Amino acid sequence: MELADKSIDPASRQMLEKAKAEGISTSFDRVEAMKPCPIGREGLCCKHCFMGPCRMVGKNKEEMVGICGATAATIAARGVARWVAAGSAAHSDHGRDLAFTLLATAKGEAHGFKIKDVNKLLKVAKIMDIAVDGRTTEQVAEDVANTAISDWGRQNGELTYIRRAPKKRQELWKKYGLTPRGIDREIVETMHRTGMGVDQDPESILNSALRTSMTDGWGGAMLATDISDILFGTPEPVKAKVNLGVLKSDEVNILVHGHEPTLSMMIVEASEDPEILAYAKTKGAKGINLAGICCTANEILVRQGISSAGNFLNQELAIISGAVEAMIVDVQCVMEALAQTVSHFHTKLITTSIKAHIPGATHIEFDEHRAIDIAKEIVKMAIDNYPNRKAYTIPDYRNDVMVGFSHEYIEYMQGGHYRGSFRPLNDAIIDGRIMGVVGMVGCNNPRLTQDQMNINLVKRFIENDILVVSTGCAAVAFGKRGYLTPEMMAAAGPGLREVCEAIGIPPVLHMGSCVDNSRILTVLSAMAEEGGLSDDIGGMPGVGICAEWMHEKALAIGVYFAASGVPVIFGGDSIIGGSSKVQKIMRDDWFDKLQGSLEFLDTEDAIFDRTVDLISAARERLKLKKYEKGKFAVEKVLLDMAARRKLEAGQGGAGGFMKPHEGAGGL
Ligand code: NFS
Ligand code: SF4
Repeated sequence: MELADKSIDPASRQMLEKAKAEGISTSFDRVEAMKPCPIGREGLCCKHCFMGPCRMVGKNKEEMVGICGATAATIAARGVARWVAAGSAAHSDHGRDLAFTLLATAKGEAHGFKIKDVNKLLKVAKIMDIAVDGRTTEQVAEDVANTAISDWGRQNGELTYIRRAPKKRQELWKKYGLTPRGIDREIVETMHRTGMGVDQDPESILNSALRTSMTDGWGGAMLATDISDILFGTPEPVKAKVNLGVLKSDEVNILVHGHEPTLSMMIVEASEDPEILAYAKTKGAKGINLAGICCTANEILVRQGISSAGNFLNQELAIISGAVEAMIVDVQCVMEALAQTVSHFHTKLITTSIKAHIPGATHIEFDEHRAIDIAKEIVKMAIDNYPNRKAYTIPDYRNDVMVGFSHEYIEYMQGGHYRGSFRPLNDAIIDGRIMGVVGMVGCNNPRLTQDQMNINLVKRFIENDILVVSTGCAAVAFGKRGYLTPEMMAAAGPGLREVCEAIGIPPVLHMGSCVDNSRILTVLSAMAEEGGLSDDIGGMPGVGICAEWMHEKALAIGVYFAASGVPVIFGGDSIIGGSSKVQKIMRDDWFDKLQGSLEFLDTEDAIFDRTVDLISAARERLKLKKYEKGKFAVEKVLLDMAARRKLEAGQGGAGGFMKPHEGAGGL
């Protein structure tokens, strides 16, 4: 494979050349050597019992059955359901740990943690029906934590946050038996159902996948988002930089990689400690430079404006720069290969989760009760390693970004403290200024050219007045190419540009990590409540896209969006390509009953065309005027940039965008 086919990111290409010259293997090389099994790749291999593995191959593969008689459709459906269970488990277990951290914080047992966003705590308490009057913050926080924790073990009833969905959606879930009970219960049940000799009806198996996926989106992930906001602050727009060029030549470079914000937030704090900074100077470093990879990066990027060194496929490449003193990892998306990569350099790989060990790494276990002390110990270890740095190359590529568009901020930016609402967004869609909204999420996958599909698609979407909201590694890809700056509004279609100009936002909104996809559900629910479009998430002119995915978590996300009423498109080969029946259920039957669906399309053109078709059909069903580029009613004049600046100058805010605490501005 040519270098150009491996990545469109010049920083990645430079590091791949360095790796090649130095004989260091990366996932970009290994993917060429590892031919995927064509049977498994299309969902037709079953190894759920030891009579098999059974593989459906040849011309009549769809009519074949396994030794137990399982049909190709049953096998493909079981595969999907198990991936969804595993993906939901990952996000939900992440949420569970945060709930226990909140509990320890409320009880004063988590040294270094505090409740940073009391407003968010009160908001969550209200949703959970927890009394707040006359009670201390800690008492309320303890109840919020315990209510959250009870969602994992609940045996009957429904998840607490189901009540946040539009009423119509809740009724639909009830009608089809899709309302999730407890998080653990649904995941366990899907594992049971999909074992040898249990559920043998593809439709029923896939219903279980739908129900289980919601323990992620409306369960563990949504709780993870809320509790992270309570503990570390709700994101609001902040400027930062993205890509490998954020590494610094004269400072101790520490990378945090993985997913949980708990330790990384403490590392942010430890690295700013004057004593620790002074210690770094004794080792000849000018300072401590913290940056992130993957979703840990997103967590501290959207809250603290800490730079991101890149997305999933940048993890090995960052180390190959030779300029990283320590990479600190916790859970998920951490390549085992890192232990091999660091062996070529002075970099220390430090594992921190009780759940994730890598042979060859140094293990320093995180314990929320002593979090800040552990964080300081780790930062010191990195500092001690600074004098060991040898030859290094830092790619000179870094881009400005404006990130941190929480649903709270999106509401606020449309009217300020007193008039915050989703009216302007809904109106812009109704008027045809904005054709629709697309959520672009998900990973990198070395089987596809890094960032290419995401970048090509986002370019076309914004040109055609489609507002893009984004999370995860896709969002970082957009950051690397400048799509997360307000200046990029110049590349947007005339309607979207007008909306971006009026508010001073980029045409692509970075909403956070992958668990923060739950924020998109909240935005969609608010849009439904606002009125004028659909009164449900289903039927909205919106599409979810996961173009370069690789993780089973991505699949869980795709399925919960489908369950919530959003048509979803995944890029690359279809994981159910071997069963036309399962494809039909997930694409057509799900759409008929839920107005949400999941399908796989392998080219950029196919994804783009299908997205526009889905949005146009939704607009038509809502009886909205047909979208025509540049043709919308002009009588409703939004503020232009000049008027906006004047307003901001009058308020004393000079940041180019408002913060909720900077007085009551608004459109
Ligand atoms: Ni999401 Fe975030 Fe990235 Fe994919 Fe991995 S980091 S949780 S799974 S690779 S987007
Ligand atoms: Fe084969 Fe059935 Fe066993 Fe799967 S469960 S491996 S199809 S015998």
